[in-house]
Amino acid sequence: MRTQVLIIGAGPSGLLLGQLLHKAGVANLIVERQTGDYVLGRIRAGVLEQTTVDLLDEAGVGTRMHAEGLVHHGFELMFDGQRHHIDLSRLTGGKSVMVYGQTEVTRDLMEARAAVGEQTLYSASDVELFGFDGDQPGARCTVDGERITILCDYIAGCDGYHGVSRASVPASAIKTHEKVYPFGWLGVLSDTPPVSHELIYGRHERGFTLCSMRSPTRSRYYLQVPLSEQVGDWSDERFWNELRARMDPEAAAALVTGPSLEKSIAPLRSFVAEPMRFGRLFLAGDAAHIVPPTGAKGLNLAASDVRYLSQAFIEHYREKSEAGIEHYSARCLSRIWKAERFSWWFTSLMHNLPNEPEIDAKLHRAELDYLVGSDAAKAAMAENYVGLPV
Ligand code: RFL
Ligand code: PHB
Repeated sequence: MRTQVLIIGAGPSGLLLGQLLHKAGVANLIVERQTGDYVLGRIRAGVLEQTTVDLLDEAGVGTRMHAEGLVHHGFELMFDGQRHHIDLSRLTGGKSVMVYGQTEVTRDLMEARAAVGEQTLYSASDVELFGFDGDQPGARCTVDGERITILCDYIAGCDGYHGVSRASVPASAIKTHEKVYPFGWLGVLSDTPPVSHELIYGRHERGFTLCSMRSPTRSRYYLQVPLSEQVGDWSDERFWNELRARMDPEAAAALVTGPSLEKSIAPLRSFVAEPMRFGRLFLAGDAAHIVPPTGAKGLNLAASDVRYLSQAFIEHYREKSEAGIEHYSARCLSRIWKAERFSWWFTSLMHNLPNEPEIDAKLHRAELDYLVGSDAAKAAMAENYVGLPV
């Protein structure tokens, strides 16, 4: 088999890249380790920046998002039993974010890909990349028991944190930076109305809380838990009681509970791999970087990588220009490090560390107080939350 751009991974990065390349007439093939249903079963991101919304529109997959997504003009910070409104639109000159689940983005992209007849090889095992340091890159993989070879011009490694692409790069050619946080997020999805019409990020002596949503009838809640916790030890009742205990009295009284549809624990990490290009192999999305989810930046960073990468390939094929390819890594990393900084800052501000010295807790408390009392501080937070320019 032969294609122009071989994409490894059918998560949001790979599917969005495939759709943008298809629109520009660049041939592409996606190879995915899992089945399509498995990919759609992962409950992940919920908040899209305006530039991500714009890119999904450009890819021609925005119709359902605009019909069903919820435009949010602000969110709330909850601490010391009180909630404080962060008016994103007022603080950023009219910007907003879109609450629309990653599962739905992925479904829209999969359906669009099927509709235009572009090929995705699902359940592809033992993917092995070769030749990206020379002129004839490609991959071998096993599909339906048969070992196949795919030749291409370029490989886009969109295969997430645990993928094969980054792992295929010689250790001497890549530098990684990592911080693992000593806590995780226990998430619950439930068919219950959200406790508030806006997202609530809460700091509490029992731990961080996030009240999010997928629709007016479907909620997504998260609790900070120690890394040693097991999902099996969290009955729905225990989850709801703990959530209520971390809320302000008004929210606690308004909380509607119900059976969980999904419950899982995610670890939190900050991670960056540099550079993001190795000859004819390009990393994009979680394959190259991870942010802790507190700022809702992961999927949005994946989308901005894909914006730059699709532009680079399109310039190469249409205009015979290598400029986008040459600058891909530096362009991405400049935006990535700023989002890493914001996500680390917001995570540190809102979570309790085990055995945190009292002075640190007091300093965080003072920072929150300063933040909600200062328009300048709130504007800096809002500017990052809605997304820095691409
Ligand atoms: P993905 O989604 O991990 O997709 C990678 C795909 O590659 C496949 N794969 C392989 N395929 C072939 N061969 C191999 N050897 C392969 N190895 C892996 C995988 O099966 C998979 O299908 O990466 P991608 O596309 O870069 O997308 C990144 C996003 O998924 C991620 O950044 C976000 O989910 C992060 N995130 C959030 N981001 C936001 O922007 N806003 C949020 O509100 C937000 N909330 C979250 C989040 C992530 C979370 N978790 C669980 C990590 C909340 C949570 C709880
Ligand atoms: C989510 O709805 O899953 C979500 C929302 C905001 C975040 C992280 C996750 O910061």
